[in-house]
Amino acid sequence: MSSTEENDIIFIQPHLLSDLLKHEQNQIVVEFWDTMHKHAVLLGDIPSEPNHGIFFIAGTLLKAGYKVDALDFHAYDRYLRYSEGRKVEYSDIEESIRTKKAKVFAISSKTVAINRAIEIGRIIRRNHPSAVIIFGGLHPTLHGQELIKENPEIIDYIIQGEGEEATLELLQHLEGDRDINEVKNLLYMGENGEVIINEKRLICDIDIDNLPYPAYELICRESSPIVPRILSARGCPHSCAFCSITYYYDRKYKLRSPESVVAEIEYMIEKFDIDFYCLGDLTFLLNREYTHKICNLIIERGLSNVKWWCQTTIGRVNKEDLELMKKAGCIQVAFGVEADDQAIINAVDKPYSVTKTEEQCRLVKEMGMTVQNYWLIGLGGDTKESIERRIEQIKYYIENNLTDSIHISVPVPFPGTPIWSDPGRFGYKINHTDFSQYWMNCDELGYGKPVVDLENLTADHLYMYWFLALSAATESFKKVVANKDNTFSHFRPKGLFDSDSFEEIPAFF
Ligand code: B12
Ligand code: SF4
Repeated sequence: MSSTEENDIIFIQPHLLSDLLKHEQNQIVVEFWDTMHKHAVLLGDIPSEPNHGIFFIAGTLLKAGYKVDALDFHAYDRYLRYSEGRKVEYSDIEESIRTKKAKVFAISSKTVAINRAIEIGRIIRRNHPSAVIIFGGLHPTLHGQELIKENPEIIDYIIQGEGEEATLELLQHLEGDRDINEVKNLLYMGENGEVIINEKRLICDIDIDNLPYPAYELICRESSPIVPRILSARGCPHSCAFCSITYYYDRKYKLRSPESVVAEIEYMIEKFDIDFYCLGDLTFLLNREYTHKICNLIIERGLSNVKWWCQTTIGRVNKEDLELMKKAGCIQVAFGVEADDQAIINAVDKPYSVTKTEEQCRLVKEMGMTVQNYWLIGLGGDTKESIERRIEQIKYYIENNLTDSIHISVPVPFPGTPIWSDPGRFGYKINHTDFSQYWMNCDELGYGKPVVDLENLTADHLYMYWFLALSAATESFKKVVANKDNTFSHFRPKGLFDSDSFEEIPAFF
C-alpha cells in the first residue's frame, strides 16, 4: 500500500517487549530462556505471535469492502533489536504514523501495554487531528470507563469485548449509516462528560461459524511465515481467580461447528502454506465428543500432516483422545498446572485434581507428544514452604522428562479478574496500579517485581522465589540437555522465526 492512499481504518499493535534489551536483563532470566530453548522449541504463547484479534476484525471489515491496514510495532521492535541492537523509539513510531492516512486508527492493548497504547494515541492525535481514535482488546474492555475518563483527549471510542461486528457497526455509524445507539459493545463520553455504555453483544448472539477468517495477509503478505490461532470456541466456562477471561466473556462459552473449524484449518494451509497452527482455545478438550469430531474431520480431509498445538487443564485427556489427536497432527499439549497443592488450587477456583497432574503429563509423553506446563508462584495461601515444594516439583517434572517446556508466572491482579475486584478474599494486597509493571513474567517479553503482597510473603519475597524457581529449572534443563536420549527432537515450525530468518519478513512500513 502506498503511504498516500487513505485507509478506512488502520489497526495498531503497540510494542510489547520490555524496556530492557537482552543484555540489560537479569541474567537468571536470560539463562533460563536460553537453556530451555536448547531443550525444546516453544510452540504456543511465543513472543513472535501476532495480535490475532486485529486480524480477526480486519477479516470482517475487508469482507464488508473497507480499506484496512495494520501496523505492528511489536514486530518492528523485535526486528530492530535483532538487526540494529536497539529498541523501537516513539520517534520511529511517529515517523511511521505521520506518513499514514486513515479515517480511523484502532489501537489494541493488554493491561501492561496500555501506557504505550496511550502514547501512540497521542502521536496519532498530534499528526492526524481529525482522525477518529478507537481502543479495544483486553484492557479497554475490562477497564474502559476509567481509561476514557483519564484520556478523553485521546480516545474517541472504546469497543469492549468481541470486535468484529462492533467495529463494522461503528464504521457504519461514522459514515452516517447507523445510529450510535445501535453500535453494540461501544463505550464513549457523552456531551456532558458522562460515560455512555451501549448494549453488549453476548457471545451466544455471535454467529461464530460464519465470521470471515482472520486476514493474516495484512501483516504477513502471502509468502511470509505465520502460525495462525484457530479458535474452535470463544470464552471459557471456568472462572479462575487470576484470569482476565472470566469477566471478559461473562463466564460464557460457545463452540463453533467442527466443520467450520476444519474448513478454516484447510483455508490457512492452502493460503499460507503453513506447517503448524495453534488450536488456540483457552481450554481445548472441554467436550470430548467435539474434540473427536474435529480430529476425525482433520484426518478425513487429509490435513493431519500439518502439525498443531493446544492447551487445556489437567484431567481433560485420556489415551483414546491423545491417540486420535496425534493421528490428526497434534504434537504438543500445554497444561495449566499452576500449583501442586489441592487446597491452593481450590482457593483460586481452578477446577481440577492435582493427583492427576503427573499421570496426564506422562500419558502425553507416552503417546509421543511433548508437554508444556504453566506454573504459578505466589497463589493465595502460598507460604515459603509451599513455594519451595513447588520448585522441587518443577525440577522433578523436568528431570523426569514429564515436561518439555515451562512457563513460570506470578499472579497479577489485572482489572476484571476476581483477584482485582476482591483481593482480600484471595489473600492478596494490591500494592500499586502502575499498569506498566503488570507483568505475568511468563514469557520472554518482559518481567518485573510482582505487584501484590500475600498474607505471609511480600512482593519482594515472591520476586526472589520467582528467580529461585527459574534458576532451579535452568539447572534441571541443563541436566536433561546433557542427556541426549532425553532431549526433545526439535520440530521448528517455519512460522516461529527467529533472528536468523528476519530477512523473510517483508518491510513493515
Ligand atoms: C496469544 C496471546 C499472547 C501472544 C500474542 C499477543 C499479541 N501480539 O498481542 C503473546 C504470547 C505475545 C502474549 C503476550 C502477553 N500476554 Co497474552 N495472551 C494470548 C492469548 C492466549 C490469546 C489472545 C488471542 O489471540 N485471542 C483471540 C482473539 C480473537 O481475541 P482477542 O485478542 O481478545 O481479540 C478480540 C477482542 O479483544 C477485540 N479486540 C482486540 N484488539 C482490539 C483492538 C480494537 C481497536 C478493537 C476495536 C477490538 C479489539 O476484538 C478481537 C476479535 O473479537 C490470551 C488469552 C485470550 N484468550 O485472550 C492471552 C492474554 C491476552 N495475554 C495476557 C498477558 C498477561 C500477556 C503478557 C502480559 C504476559 C507477560 N509477558 O507478562 C504478554 C503481553 C506483553 C505486553 N507488553 O503487552 C493476558 C492479558 C491480561 C490483560 N488484562 O492484559 C491474557 C488474557 C491471558 C491471561 N493470562 O489472562 N499473549
Ligand atoms: S485460567 Fe484457563 S481455565 Fe481458568 S478461567 Fe482462565 S482460561 Fe479458563
